[in-house]
Amino acid sequence: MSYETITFEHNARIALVTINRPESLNALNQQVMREVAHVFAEIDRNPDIAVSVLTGEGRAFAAGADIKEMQPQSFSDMYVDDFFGQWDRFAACRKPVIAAVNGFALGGGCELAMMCDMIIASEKAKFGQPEIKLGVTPGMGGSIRLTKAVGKAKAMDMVLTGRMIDAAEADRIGLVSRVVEHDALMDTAMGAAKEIADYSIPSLMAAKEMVGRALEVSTAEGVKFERRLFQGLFGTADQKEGMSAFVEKRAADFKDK
Ligand code: CO8
Repeated sequence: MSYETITFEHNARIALVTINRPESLNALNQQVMREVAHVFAEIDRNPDIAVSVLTGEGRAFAAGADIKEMQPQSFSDMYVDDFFGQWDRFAACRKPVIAAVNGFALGGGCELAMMCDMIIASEKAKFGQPEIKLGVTPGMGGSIRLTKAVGKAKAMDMVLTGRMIDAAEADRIGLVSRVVEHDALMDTAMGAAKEIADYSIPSLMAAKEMVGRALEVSTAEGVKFERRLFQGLFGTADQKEGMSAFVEKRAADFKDK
C-alpha cells in the first residue's frame, strides 16, 4: 500500500512513522486513521522491526480529529460506520511505540499520543482535550487513558475546561515520559528506540502486554499474568542468551527466538 497522509521508513529495527498533513496541523481524518492502522499492522508482522517512533510533520503532532470532516456527520453516519473505530487497530499494535510529540497534541492527537507506550515531548509541545469547545467530548479513548494516566483531578480539569497544558505541566502530572529541548526531540526519541531495538522482540512484546494489562485488571490478576508471561520467556533462546551474556560478561546477541 502506498501512503499519502503519512510517511514510513525503517532501518536497524526501528520504524519511523510521520503524520504528514502539516497544512491542517496533521488533523486526523479517516485516511490518516486507515493508513496508520495499516502501517502498524505491517510493523507488527515485520520481523525486522522491533520498535516504532510516531511523530508529526511541522508544528503539530496532531491537532485532533479533522473537524472539517466531522462537522457535517450525523449520528447515524458516526454510529453505523463506527467512525474512528480503526484507531483500536493502532492501539492493538503489539510492539512498542514511542510518541515523539513535536507540537500540538490536541483532542484526538492527545488521545493518539496516549495510545503509544512512551511519550517523549518537545518543550514546545502542548497537550489538551479541547472537544468541549466544539460541543462534544473526547472520543478516541481520552476520558479513559487520560484519567488513568494523570488521575481524576487533572483529567477533569483538562476535559471540562478544554485548556491546553504545556510540556512542563504534562511532565509534572505524569502524562509524558520525558521532556527535551525541541531540537533534541528526534535524537532523543530515536535514541530511546535504539536502546529498545537491541532487546529481544518476544520480551519487548511481553513487557508491553503486561504493563498494558496492569491498567485493566486487579493487582492479583496482573501479578499472575505477569508471572505467566515471565515464566513463558524461559522457553525462548533469548532468555538463555541474555542470562548467559551476563554471566559471561559480554554483550547479549538476541535472535528474537
Ligand atoms: N481539524 C481540521 N483542521 C484543523 C484542525 C483540526 N482539528 N486543527 C487545525 N486545523 C487547520 C486550521 O483550520 C487551519 O487551516 P486553514 O489554514 O485552512 O484555515 C490550519 O490547520 C492551521 O490552523 P490555525 O490557523 O488554527 O493555527 P493556529 O496556530 O492559529 O492555532 C490551534 C492552532 C490552537 C491548534 C488551532 O488550530 C485549533 O484550535 N485547532 C483545533 C484543535 C481542536 O479542537 N482539536 C480537537 C478536535 S475534536 C477531536 O479531536 C475529537 C477526537 C475524537 C474523535 C472520535 C470520533 C469517534
